[in-house]
Amino acid sequence: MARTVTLAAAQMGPISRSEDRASVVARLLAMMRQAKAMGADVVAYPEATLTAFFPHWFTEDEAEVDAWFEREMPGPQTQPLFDEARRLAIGFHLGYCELDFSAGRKRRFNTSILVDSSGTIIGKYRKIHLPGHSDHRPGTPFQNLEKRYFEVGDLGFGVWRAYGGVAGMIICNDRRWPESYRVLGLQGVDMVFCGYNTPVHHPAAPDHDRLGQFHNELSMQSGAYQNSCWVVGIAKAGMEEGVDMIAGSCIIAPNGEIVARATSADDEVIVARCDLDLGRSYRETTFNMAIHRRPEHYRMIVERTGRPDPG
Ligand code: ING
Repeated sequence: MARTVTLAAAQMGPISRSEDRASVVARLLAMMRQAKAMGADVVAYPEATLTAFFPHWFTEDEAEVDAWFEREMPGPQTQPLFDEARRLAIGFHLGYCELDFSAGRKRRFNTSILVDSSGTIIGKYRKIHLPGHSDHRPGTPFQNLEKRYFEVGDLGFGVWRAYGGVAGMIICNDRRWPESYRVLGLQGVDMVFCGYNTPVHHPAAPDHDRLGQFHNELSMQSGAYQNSCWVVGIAKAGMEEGVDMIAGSCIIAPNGEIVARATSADDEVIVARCDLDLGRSYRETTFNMAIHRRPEHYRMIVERTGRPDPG
């Protein structure tokens, strides 16, 4: 019996600093209903999808920073998403900024969750690769202060039985690092959800700008192919508070092919019917890790690589 699931990526256009959560949730609900109408079993939203991407600007005001975070999930303003998911019997992925007090102190994470079709949270991930810097750099057109506003995720890269297969999550900058997918691939992941907020312009390396969309797709296509899994990339796109962000939300098959791609830089739902067994022929041949990827080989490589130049 083929394992198929219809996945949707709900790309978000810009969210202004002044747009309140009720307005954003209304946009998310409209796309959830559209995804359902398009036959989706799961709808995936971007990274930090409830607010403007505030790491692009500096503030020392603790209350202002905390206002960008969710103290509970679901909370009163996000509960409608869970209720509608249950009513429509559709699962969803949501990226948001998490305020956590479970360790006896306030901690801030860039977080994503998987929710099943009954509206129950089944998995959580906290972003590990935090790009940018923690110090204020006023001389640039915008900043990336994720290292200032978030702690490094403490949950690792996990997988969960969900949506008829095995699902995992990474967030934005994670997609540029092969380890993110490989740790999930070693756990037999079938589908990886990855939301992102990616500026067109990279202040530290402007010569990279022209390749921004290429690097976006290259990173996720490589991750999909090299780990025989589906990858769903979901953008927060467009000109948001003076920062132009790439769009290009896409759904990528385990053979590395992009099977659906957004054509706008605004709210847009794309959908693909995904055969979760498409990766099997790759896992059993080219990427049969059990016979082609031996841990002892890595120990030897690391030992040799670690040695000084033999000269
Ligand atoms: N944003 C960007 C990303 O990794 C970035 C930061 C852009 C890093 C371009 C390197 C090059 O897509 C987030 N939020 O991680």
